[in-house]
Amino acid sequence: MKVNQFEEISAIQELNNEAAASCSGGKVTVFRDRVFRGDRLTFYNKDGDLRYNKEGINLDDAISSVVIDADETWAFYLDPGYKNLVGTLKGPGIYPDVQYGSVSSLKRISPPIA
Ligand SMILES: [Ca+2]
Repeated sequence: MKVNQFEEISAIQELNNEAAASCSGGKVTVFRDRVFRGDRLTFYNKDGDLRYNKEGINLDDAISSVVIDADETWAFYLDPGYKNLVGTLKGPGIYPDVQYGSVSSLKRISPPIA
């Protein structure tokens, strides 16, 4: 039952991400390892939860590098649900070695999500 629920949420998330991407094109990509290696996840102009995602990759408490490809600022949080801010990163920019190994959620803060 829970697996089906997660799959359903993931499918909705994927649609939302694609819709957002087609609107403005900004995105952030987070990587498991330093210097943009290992598993990766991309989030478009929408908030993100590192625990669940469309590719079935879990990067909860596991990101080490970040790429932001547009003029956006993203905030990274220790806990799910955007609690306990760890730091913010401004784009466009590449961050090959971030100390974000305990981050569980992220969201764009500038420009603000409508
Ligand atoms: Ca965490």
